[in-house]
Amino acid sequence: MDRTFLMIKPEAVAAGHQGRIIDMLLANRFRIRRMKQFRFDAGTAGEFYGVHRGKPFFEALVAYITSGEVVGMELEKEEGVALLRELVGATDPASARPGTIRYMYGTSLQANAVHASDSRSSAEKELAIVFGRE
Ligand code: FUP
Repeated sequence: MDRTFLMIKPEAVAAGHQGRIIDMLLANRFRIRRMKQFRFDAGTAGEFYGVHRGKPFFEALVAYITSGEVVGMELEKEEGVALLRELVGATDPASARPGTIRYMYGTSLQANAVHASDSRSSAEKELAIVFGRE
């Protein structure tokens, strides 16, 4: 059974898309184990996006993700890491397939509505950053 992490990003929270995104997760039989709304500070955001440190878009990404509240959740499902990435869609909403969360609610490469962990190990790392090491 996979544990994974999904985060609704600031522009999608500000636009009020949380309920529709959560409904898609539940309709696709992801179980929500933990959920919280919070705002990143710059240090924690830099840690969260640590793999992108040094890339040209890193500073803008940290500025964006700290610009408003996000909703983070721990999800559970058999093969959940891969299935969640499919449901989320391509990084750039312009390339995402119809029916995916990013196609429906993303507005740009940066403001692409949600983050989903890309592996079981990054899910564990991201869950620990957001929910604490329990
Ligand atoms: P993903 O795993 O699909 O979230 O995509 P990446 O890990 O490649 O990128 C992380 C985030 O950085 C994306 F959600 C959007 C942002 N990004 C940019 O803003 N510009 C880029 O050129 C690439 C990614």
